[in-house]
Formats: sequence, C-alpha cells, structure tokens
Amino acid sequence: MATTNGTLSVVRTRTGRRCSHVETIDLDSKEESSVLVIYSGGTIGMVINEGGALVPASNALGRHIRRCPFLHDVEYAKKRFGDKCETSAFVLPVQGIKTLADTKRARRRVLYTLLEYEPLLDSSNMTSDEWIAIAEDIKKWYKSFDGFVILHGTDTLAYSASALSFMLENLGKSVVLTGSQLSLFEPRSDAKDNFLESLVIAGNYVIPEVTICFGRKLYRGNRTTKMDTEGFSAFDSPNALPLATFGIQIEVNYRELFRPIVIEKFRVHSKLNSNVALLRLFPSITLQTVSAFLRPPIQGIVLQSYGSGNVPSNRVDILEMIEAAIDEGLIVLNCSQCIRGSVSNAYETGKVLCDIGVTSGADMTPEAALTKLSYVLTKDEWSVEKKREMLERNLRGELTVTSPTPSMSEAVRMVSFSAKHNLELDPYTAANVLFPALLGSAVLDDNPNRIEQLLSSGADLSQPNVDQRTPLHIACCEGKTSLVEFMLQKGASVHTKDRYDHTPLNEAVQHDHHEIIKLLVNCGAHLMIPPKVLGEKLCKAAIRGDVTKLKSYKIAGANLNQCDQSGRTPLHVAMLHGHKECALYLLGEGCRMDAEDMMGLTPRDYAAKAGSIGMVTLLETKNTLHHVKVL
Ligand code: ASN
Repeated sequence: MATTNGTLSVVRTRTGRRCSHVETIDLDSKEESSVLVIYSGGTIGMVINEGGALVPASNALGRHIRRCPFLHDVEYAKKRFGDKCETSAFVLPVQGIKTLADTKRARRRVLYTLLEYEPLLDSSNMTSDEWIAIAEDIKKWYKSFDGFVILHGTDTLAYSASALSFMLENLGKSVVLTGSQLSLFEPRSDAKDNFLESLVIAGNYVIPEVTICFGRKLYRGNRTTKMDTEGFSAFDSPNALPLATFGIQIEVNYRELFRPIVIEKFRVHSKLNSNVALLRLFPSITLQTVSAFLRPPIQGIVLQSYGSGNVPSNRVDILEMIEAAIDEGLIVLNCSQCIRGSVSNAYETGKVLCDIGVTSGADMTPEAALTKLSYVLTKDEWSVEKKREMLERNLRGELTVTSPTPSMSEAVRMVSFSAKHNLELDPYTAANVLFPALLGSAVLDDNPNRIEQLLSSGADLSQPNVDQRTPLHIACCEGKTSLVEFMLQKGASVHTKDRYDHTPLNEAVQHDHHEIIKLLVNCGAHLMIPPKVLGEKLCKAAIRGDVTKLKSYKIAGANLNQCDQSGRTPLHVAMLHGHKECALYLLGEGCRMDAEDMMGLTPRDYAAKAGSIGMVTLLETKNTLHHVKVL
C-alpha cells in the first residue's frame, strides 16, 4: 500500500515487503545535493490519540513538511519541478545570511525524499529487524543519494545508531540519525532544528559515520547515550568529543572523524545475533541470577561492572561460574556502570576478570558493547578467539585506544605565523585554511612524509580547501597513483564534492588516470551523474573518437549503452563520425546495435546515412568481433 500524502515515499511492512519505490533525484545544478530521509517513527511525528497518549501518525509528516517554510522552499520547488512540485522532492531552504562561513561551505540546496515505514514505531517497540531493514534500505539507495537521515524515536536511538555503525561496513557517506523530545507538529519543539541540522550535515558534509544529531550537536552514534527524559539536550557522548557543533557557524571537528582505512567497497552486514544480554552487577547479586544469564541460548553478555571494571573478588562462586562459561565458549565483555571513563586492571578486583578470560570493553557505552557483541557473534568466519580480539579492537570509533597525542607544533606554527603577519586568523580558521593548503602542496610535491607529518599535527585529509577540494581531488587530477592509495589507506573520503560538483572520481576520469579510477572504485567510489548527462558525456567522447575517455568511464562503472537526450548512444555517434577504433571498442564492450534514437534510427542506420561503407561492413562482421574486447 503506497502512501497518499503527496510525498515521494515508500511503504515497507514489518516483514520487509516492499510496496512502492523511492523516486531518486536527478541533480541538475552544482548547488544541489540529495538526501534520503528514512522515517521509522518516534515522537518527531507523533500526535495525541483518543486515549490521550502519544502515537506515531502515518502519512502525516510529509504533508506537514510541505507546509513548513523552514523545511521546504515552495518557490524553489515550483521553479525546479514545475507542475510536479506538489509531489516532488522537498527542498531545504538555504541560510539567508551570506557572510557566515558555513553558508559558504554548507551552501548546497538539499533536495530530500521521504521514505516512510509502515507501521511507524515508537522506538521502544523497535527490534533488530528494523535495524536490518534500515541497513538494507541504505544499501539499496546508497549510490542514488549523497547522504542519509533516519528519523527515529529517542528511547532506543543510541542502540540503533550503534548497531548500524557496525552493520554498515566501509561506510563512505553521512548517515545521520535524529529524533526529538516534542513532535514536529508542535509549535515549540526541538524537532525542527534537529531535523534541519541533520539534513544540512547529510547534504553538505561527508562525515562517513553513523551519527546522532541532537540538541545542537553531532555525535558519533556508537558513543552516544540518552541522558535525559525531558531536556532538549537529551544525548551526550561522555567518552568522545562531539563531531560537530551548531552555533552561528557549523564547526566540524575533522580531527575526531573516524574513517575506514581500507580500500574496500561499502557493504552491509545484515545479520545480528539476539542471544546476547546485559548483566548489571549489584551488591548481593545471587548466584542464581548470574547463572540465568550464562545459560544457553545466551552466547555473549556485557557485564556491567563497578567503577573502572571491578567485581567482588571475594565472590569466588560467581567468578568460577563465569570462568566455566567462558571455557565453554561464551563471551563476557566487561564495561563500566559509570557513564564516563574506561575499565582497567588497576585494582585487584578488576584484574581477576582479566585472569579468567573476560574481554575488556574499554570505554564503550552499554549500547555499543551489546550491539558490537551481537554483530561480532554473527561473523562465522572468525574463531571465538578472533571474536574476542575484534571486540577489544576499535572498529568504528566506538572505543578509545591510547595513541600518542599528536604534536600540535604545525598548528602552533601556523597560528604564530598568522599573528606575526597580522592576518587576524583565529586558530580554528587558521587550521581550516592553512592545513588543506599545506596538504595540497605536499600532494603536488609527491611527498607522503610531509603529508604524514601534517596529519600528526592535526591536519585532516577530508578537510576541503576554499574550493571545497580535498588533497585526494588534487592527487587524482595530477595522476599520483601511489599517493592516492596512501591517502585512501589513511581514510581520505572518495565522496567529497568540490565547488564544481566534482568528486575525486570525476577528476580521475577527466584526466584518464585508469589505475586511479580502479583504486577509487575499489574503495566504494561511484559516478553520481544523471543518466542522460552521462549519455551526453559519452557521446561527446565518441564524437571525438576518444577511446581512452570511454575506457575511463567504463572503469568508473558507466553503462556504455547510455543514451543522450536525443536517444543516441556512443555507438550511434561513433558510426556517424566514422570512428572505427571507437566503434570496435564499443562493440567489443557489448554495445547494442539495435538501440534506437528518438527518430527510430539505429547505429547501423547512422553508418549507412553517413555513407560510411566501411562502418556498415564493420557492423555486419560484428559476430566475429568478440575477440576485439579491449580492456
Ligand atoms: N518514546 C519515544 C520514542 O522513542 C520517545 C521520543 O522519540 N522522544 O519513540
């Protein structure tokens, strides 16, 4: 059953049956970006029912958004979508004050589509089935949108964000979860700002993490916990700094971002193990209670111990029971009951756990520990030992590993330089402006050591320069293959778009650096060009007989049968212009000879009309062409 609220939405039943489709957004301007909003439920879209209780209202949020001037710019939608503006994507208005630094950075028009789940749920009713549904939808629409926002209830938001952070492997785009304490339908509510700021982040910044946007802050999802049942600043990440703060400026803490540092594509791990539990110790806990947690089918527990990871070391009965369960293969992950800080072996009462094989959960939140356990337990390819090792390892920024504090010497030098020359730069601006510039020059000089040095001084590879270009853009343009590989392994983002809407992949294609294109694609990069526009680019290359360019597009994942606005494929124009090598290449790649343009003409007709007998012969011998496949 499709919704009828005039939004571009999809309805999914709890069994996962899909009933409609999401309409993707073809961006036609460099000033636009696209975001998919997955609406799972929560107070943000609730109304009071006849019984006086808050419940989610189906098919209402989209209609409401269309009437909210701060969430939908009707004038822009009219100009952009014409007659279809009543059912088109929503358009986030842009900030009016043009002098703010972040209006220069966060300057794209965010066009967003709403995907509403059925039924909408209070998050207390959510289960891992919903986490899997959300992860699968992100996978399905990953290449079609620049970023994702999940509207969600606040009660179990930290669990969902933690679970998704593990399930979305090698994530390269922003996934922002948000909700609110009061409904968007209420005049005085936190919903508007939380939703709006989530859209700004998802549409303008590549923060390749699962985050929670709430109360003017952006947090790493798996570090976050709900702290307050009433306040608008309901969330906090006690053991990690916020990733961004929303004041007059949006300040992104680039140094804190966690990024995949492997060259692998985005994928979804959609299995979770439900045989896990949280066991919170308390004085005088009985052996029977502990034993109930350690029995099959339970395969892993998070033990919430006291203080810095302590248990009663005089309760030999409990310790022996835990040890026996661990010997049988159960995983026991130790986390503190304290909101802030980490477990350690400082006390004798803590060391005993380590001695009996309990795994350290460092400073993970209970939500992160439980969902990580649930995730790790489904990795069938890992032995129990490996699973324990991975639980102690930092997989998505969920725990703190003690690493040497980077020297700030470079930043300090920059600030003193700007002070000496009266540049009136505050340290934040100095770092934002100078680090990308210094990294860019290190790329031009092909100097990985200098890049390394700058990174340890606080620079970040995904921090864009004034043109929104990252060091990876520059390396891709300059053809510096080994530097590209080096930077990808340091977590450089493949999805950042510069002022001209170019991703690093566009740069590599434009300059025909085939090895770099392969590297980027292996790291999850993909072309984000509307099909007809891609068709035009391919036809332009074929008009020039530019086989190298066609190969660049092919390696980048383009369909060489894509037609332009007139229905012409690259093979049509190669025939028309008599480019034999180009036609041979396209035929070798399986391009269709029967594709018809708007006039019903095929490549064969083009060759005949152009009077190119040679080309007609070429087509006629197409069956013998399988050997010409050019790689
Ligand atoms: N009970 C609600 C939920 O988690 C609370 C909220 O969203 N503020 O869905």
